[in-house]
Amino acid sequence: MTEDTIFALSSGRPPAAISVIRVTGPQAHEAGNAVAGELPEARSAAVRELRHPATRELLDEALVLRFDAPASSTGEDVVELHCHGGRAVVDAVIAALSGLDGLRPAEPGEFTRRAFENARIDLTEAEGLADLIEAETESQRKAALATAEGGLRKQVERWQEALLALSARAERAIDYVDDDDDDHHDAEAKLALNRDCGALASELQEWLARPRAEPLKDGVRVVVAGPPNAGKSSLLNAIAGQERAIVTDVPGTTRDHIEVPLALAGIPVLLTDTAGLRETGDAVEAIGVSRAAALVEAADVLLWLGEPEETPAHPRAIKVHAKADVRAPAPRGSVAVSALTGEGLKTLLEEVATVARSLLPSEDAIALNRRQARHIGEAAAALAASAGTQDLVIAADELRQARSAFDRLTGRAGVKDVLDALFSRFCLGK
Ligand SMILES: Nc1nc2c(ncn2[C@@H]2O[C@H](COP(=O)(O)OP(=O)(O)OP(=O)(O)O)[C@@H](O)[C@H]2O)c(=O)[nH]1
Ligand SMILES: [Mg+2]
Repeated sequence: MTEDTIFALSSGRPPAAISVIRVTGPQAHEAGNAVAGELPEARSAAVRELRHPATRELLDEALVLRFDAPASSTGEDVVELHCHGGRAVVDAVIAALSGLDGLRPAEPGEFTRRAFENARIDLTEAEGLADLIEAETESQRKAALATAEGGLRKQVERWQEALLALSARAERAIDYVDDDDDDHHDAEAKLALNRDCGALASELQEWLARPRAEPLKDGVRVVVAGPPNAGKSSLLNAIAGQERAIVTDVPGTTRDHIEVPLALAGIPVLLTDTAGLRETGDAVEAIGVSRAAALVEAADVLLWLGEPEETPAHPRAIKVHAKADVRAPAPRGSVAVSALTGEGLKTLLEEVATVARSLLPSEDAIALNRRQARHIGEAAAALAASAGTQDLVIAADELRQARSAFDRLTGRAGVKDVLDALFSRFCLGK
């Protein structure tokens, strides 16, 4: 398979002080030669005049870097042209590269995709990179960096090694059964194998129980729910500090849910107001009510404004006694809050922040995203199955399943759609 040589502007949109144009692929050095003349040594930089390959017209003076395969970010030959960041400069250099045979503009994420395809990075690192580029807060940056730097890849490599050893033992035990009838040794080997599979399964389970990446990335989903007219929208407005949701004394005012991203004590939160939960003949309201029910289910933290004894089953429900300024004292276990006077708001927000914080990964910890957790879960289930069987052939087969789950995790198998979705998240030139 011959790869095209591709190029793109890898820095931000001109005009800028400097623009970086990257070229990667088998003809990258040749292309660099054609516009910049003799290239510097690998992994060093030199100032060169950039000229149009055909007309020899001077385009710019640039800092030129050269990398040789496989020691480059893509694993291929790479040339970087750091030119002046004017729009016309960039256009002229790009046009000069476009005119060269065998070169074409890169697609978004194509540089990173090549790094993945040339095994410079695995899928978890590519995901970390995408998160790193999208990171907007300090804690998002730290978490993304830990994964992008291979924190999860290294952990997975250790698991894969352990798994391979278990597989080898299972296969050996199968052979052993075939040509020996020492029942005692046979039973002992089986027991030891069961035990070690179980231990690895528990280790994976422990990772699955840790805080995940999504609350950090998308915000902890805090959902305000309860019956109509309970004061949900008023509470959302009071917390947000602005009139985001319509408030009236008509029950059934809120139909579509309203989301307000906030930072509570530095914790990213997505605060969501929902339609009041009730049976309704109104078709539009009914859709809102069924959405509200789904949002309650998906909530990381639930603020329940209904009767305490009607609180939906939820692992992190906070009971709120709303309109405390006009209603009898709050029942035990409920937080009394008035959106009107602001009473109790601070206490409520502190409680929300405490619960939300427990859902966030600790600093620098590797946090699994949904996809990664799914495959680790598959591996854990297969390991648990092989820990629980007396049949060595089944155990060996489960271990194979666990191995292929890890291959999906690292992107070595069966993930074309995942790759397409991931690399399309990257911007052009990355
Ligand atoms: N006194 C007092 N009135 C409040 C308070 N919060 C809300 N209200 C009033 O209660 C009524 C309903 O408030 P909303 O915030 O619209 O209630 P909701 O739960 O969003 O209602 P739906 O969207 O219809 O489900 C309005 O008339 C509000 O002014 C409060 O803390 N104190
Ligand atoms: Mg409302």
